[in-house]
Amino acid sequence: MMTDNVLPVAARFFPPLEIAGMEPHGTGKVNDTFLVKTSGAGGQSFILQRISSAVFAHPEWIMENMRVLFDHVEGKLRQEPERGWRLPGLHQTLDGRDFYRDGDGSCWRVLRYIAKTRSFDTMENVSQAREVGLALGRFHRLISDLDPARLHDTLPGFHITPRYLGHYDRVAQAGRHAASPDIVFCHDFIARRRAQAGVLEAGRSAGKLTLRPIHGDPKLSNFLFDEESGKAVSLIDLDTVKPGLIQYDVGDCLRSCCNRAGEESSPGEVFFDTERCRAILQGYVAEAGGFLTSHDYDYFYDGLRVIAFELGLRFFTDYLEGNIYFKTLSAEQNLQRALVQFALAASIEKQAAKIAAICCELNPWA
Ligand code: GN1
Ligand code: MG
Repeated sequence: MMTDNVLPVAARFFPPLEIAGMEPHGTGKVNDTFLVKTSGAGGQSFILQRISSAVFAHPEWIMENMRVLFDHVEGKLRQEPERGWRLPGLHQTLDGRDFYRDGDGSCWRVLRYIAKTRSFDTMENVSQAREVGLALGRFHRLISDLDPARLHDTLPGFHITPRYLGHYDRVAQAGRHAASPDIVFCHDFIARRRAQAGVLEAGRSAGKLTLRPIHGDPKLSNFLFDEESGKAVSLIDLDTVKPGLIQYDVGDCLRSCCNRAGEESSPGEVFFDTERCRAILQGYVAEAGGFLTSHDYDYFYDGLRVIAFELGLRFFTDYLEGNIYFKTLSAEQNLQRALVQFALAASIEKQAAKIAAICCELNPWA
């Protein structure tokens, strides 16, 4: 999307003369994101986003959840100033609303840019891994006493792996694609693992895992690191904060951070790094250990295995459906992304014993 078309939208949030510049921002695969530089009050920068209406049926629910979340953690953060932890606050429209709906019905919002921080698409070292673990643990701790019933389900079915499988089955039956070797490989990979896809949901039905508020998308690029200290000081992208299982979050964070090659690589380069996995889990438990149960630890490995498989399944299904969900730069990109996640799932499975041993080491009840 051209920034020229976005200027009238930005003018709903800032006096037009104060808008000093605007450019596309980040590598998100769902929303459209822009960095807006202003000349007012100290020349602050802001993040302007159009929430994808193809993905989120009720963007206003996202905004209501953000209010509930901010109200819940604000007081707590004031009591922990030494940690320097921040959340991206909302900046309202000139007429005092949390979001603006344009003539097409698209929902736009503005968040405060967290200055002097940076994010990464691939991890640089193991100390960043510990920082990420601490940050996710801190986020979960801050919201662990927030009643999940107060949050809307902004994306029904999100991270319920068996539901993605059901959708895949319907799309695969339509069979629009000729069977290339990569496509055959993906169908086969899914067929061999489908029986294990419901492991977390089964844990929930058995009363071992509890619904809690989760982040929903704690991938590496959503953690902000302080430019000077290198500490992780924020977790952004709060659209999918909703009731869920923390194992999906922990799994998603591990699958994203421990894949040295990153999400946009090739399957041959992919390897799941267990040293980083240990550092992330150590950091996570240091912050979140107070509310974790023994079952929670037992399911960390399954959460990781399932989420890499789930994301591969989502990319592959989107490819088969004609790339309608994730943004792509080429027709084959979602197939390539699926192959990368499946290679990662295979690397995780190969190292199952090692990863399970790390989870066990950390579990005080084991
Ligand atoms: C999507 O839009 P973005 O890049 O923040 C997706 C996540 C995936 C991620 C993979 C709402 O997040 O679930 O893990 O891509 N978000 C949604 O990069 O589907
Ligand atoms: Mg996201």
